[in-house]
Amino acid sequence: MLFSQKPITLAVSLALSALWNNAAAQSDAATVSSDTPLMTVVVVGSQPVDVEPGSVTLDATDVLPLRAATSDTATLLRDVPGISFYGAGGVSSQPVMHGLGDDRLRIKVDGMDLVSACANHMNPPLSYIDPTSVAKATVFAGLAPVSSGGDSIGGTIRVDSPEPVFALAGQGTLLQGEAGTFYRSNGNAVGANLSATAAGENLSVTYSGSTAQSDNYTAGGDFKPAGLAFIKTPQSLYNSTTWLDGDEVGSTMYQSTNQSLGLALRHDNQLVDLKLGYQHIPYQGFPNQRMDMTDNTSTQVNLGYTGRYDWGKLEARIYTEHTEHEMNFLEDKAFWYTGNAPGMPMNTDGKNTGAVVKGDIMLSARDLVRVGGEVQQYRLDDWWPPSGTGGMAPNIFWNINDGKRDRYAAFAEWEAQWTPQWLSLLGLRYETVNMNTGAVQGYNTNGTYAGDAAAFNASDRSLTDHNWDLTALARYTPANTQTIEFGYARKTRSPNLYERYAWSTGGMAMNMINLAGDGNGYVGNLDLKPETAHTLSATFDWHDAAQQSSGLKITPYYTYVQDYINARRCGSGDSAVTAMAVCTNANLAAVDKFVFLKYDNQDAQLYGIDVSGYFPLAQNTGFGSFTANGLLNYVRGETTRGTDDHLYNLMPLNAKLSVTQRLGGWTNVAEVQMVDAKTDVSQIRNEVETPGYSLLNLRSSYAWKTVRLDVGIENVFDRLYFYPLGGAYVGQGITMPPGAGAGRPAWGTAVPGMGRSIYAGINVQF
Ligand SMILES: [Cu+2]
Repeated sequence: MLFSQKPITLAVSLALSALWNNAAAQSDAATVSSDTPLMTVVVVGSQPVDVEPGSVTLDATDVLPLRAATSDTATLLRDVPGISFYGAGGVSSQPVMHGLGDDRLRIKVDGMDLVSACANHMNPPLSYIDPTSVAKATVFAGLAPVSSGGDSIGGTIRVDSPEPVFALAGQGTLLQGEAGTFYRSNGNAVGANLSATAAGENLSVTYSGSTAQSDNYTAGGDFKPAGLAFIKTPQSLYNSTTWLDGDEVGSTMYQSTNQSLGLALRHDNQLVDLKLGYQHIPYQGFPNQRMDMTDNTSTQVNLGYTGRYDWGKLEARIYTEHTEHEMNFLEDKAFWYTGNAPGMPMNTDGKNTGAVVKGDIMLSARDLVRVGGEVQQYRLDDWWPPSGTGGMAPNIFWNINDGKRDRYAAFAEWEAQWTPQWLSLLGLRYETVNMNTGAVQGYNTNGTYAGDAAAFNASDRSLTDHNWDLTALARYTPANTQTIEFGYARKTRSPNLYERYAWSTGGMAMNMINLAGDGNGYVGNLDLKPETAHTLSATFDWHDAAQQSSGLKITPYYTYVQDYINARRCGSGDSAVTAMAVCTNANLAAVDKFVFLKYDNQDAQLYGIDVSGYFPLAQNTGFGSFTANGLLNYVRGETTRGTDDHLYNLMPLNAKLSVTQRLGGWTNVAEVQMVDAKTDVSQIRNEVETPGYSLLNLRSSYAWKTVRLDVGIENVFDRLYFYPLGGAYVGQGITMPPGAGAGRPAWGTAVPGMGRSIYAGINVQF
């Protein structure tokens, strides 16, 4: 059977995850001996085609080799076709799928719909889980089934930590764990992780902890003059004391700690799991934001239930997450401002509580129905305490006061295996989004603050959206060497709290609202409508019958987005007063400058193609087996109906070619990454172009029975290049506007990529 009617099982499992799962009756996996050496790929259950429609799954095999190479969880998805990344802090980059990223993707971490609680989206969902805790990632591109999540238009990414393990009958208490550490030369990054499990047949307790830290990284060459991070004139007293070399990328340091305690209880076919999580990021620099993260604390309580019945499977989850986030300036950015204002504290408090119930009902051998509901209540306060005695005093600036964004959703989905060749999936989802926010105020009543606040406070801010999603797809398998999956999806996303409710047209306040990393300033728009995407996509997949040695996959796609939430320049009509306003005619016309924008609905279209493949070059030679891998991504996007601009942050044409050698316990990879110049840029945002580049990366791993070693060199030739989606470099200097001149970041520099980095990591199981 080409698609199992059984609830989802892991199709391919590394021995490590087999260890985690070895006694888990929750999995339909065949029992795998716990002394299977690391790196052995064990195929269990059905064929590898037994994956959820429209999805790509990464398991421990894919993720383990990257643990030593990155502390940035999103980048674990680097080899998934169609994915690229928005650059941000060292542990906070964001995946983009087919040109749609950030809140346009539904990202579930251990089943929780996490929300970035920050006006710069410094804490996006995947920053809440460390790469060493990731056991599995499932990526649904544009044709995501409605059961995979709502309030998103670009697809769904599910990232999960290991499933609980239990002792086998008669085995007594199971004690196991793993520990690892890594070092990366560029930035002197170090980290460690530890996890330990004690389990009986019905009760399992797991602790995991990890930590990672890094100094600023260096680029492959000078991209600015060496010198003090900034010089303040005339207040030379407040000059920087930090020296940055010409190749040092300011504000890229970070430190992060994640801990969790998991408890799981099982009885027959019922499983209850409780996870308590705690994350602390004491500092994380942002080279493409005017602020840095100076503290981020997250606490999570996540309680889940899975029950298997004769009729199918019932899953339920309730979670609550609390983020306390603080921004200010780290040492590469000026701290003291006019009036001796000591920095600019900005605080955010986000409370996110959700519940999900989902039933997979097997109506017949042919028909599987998934029905469910989701509730999410999100509360956000975003306030900026006064600083000094000048423009940032004497009151608290309330950016979002008692913001509320609640979602209520219900869905039904029908999956049918008509014949061994034909599978269909049809789903409908309805979602209500209720948003509101309280009254606001500026630091004082100067400039635009009083007028903007009064207008905002007098407005009707209680907004309700009724969103309908639909996914219809079919999978045709004419032979065991070919699959074609195609379909249509309609997906809707409501604006986030910042897009609707950021209210101040003051230049400094606007520059603090930036979800894009482009150095510009933004103001919200109470008239924003939800954006609705219509996607047509097909995936053609050719492979050998066992899906082991060779395959080629091609995915063309087209998306039309009605009311795409974009931005337009703000002009004099957008500000309550004109004195000191930055929304001016000059702003409307500005080129080669940072500008001020207002969120706005426009229609847009995106289209492109992903190509990926692998084939054997040589098998079982004296030097082992050699496999070639290739990946090519192409995406274009523009606004339509008269605005005619390129969409912001679209990855230029890019490809990756690699050769993998396997010999005994060794796996060696040589990879060339090629990226075209980014010249199709968003004019409305004065997006900075980036040149094309190619990089060579080398990776090796050796696996013993319980020990695994990873070493590698990234950017072997130490090339200087710029991240096409890394945004504008504002990583040093007097980053808080207004004004231009000495010490302030100049428009026109993109954030450079990392120069050569040599890394090594070791992981031990016990
Ligand atoms: Cu922030």
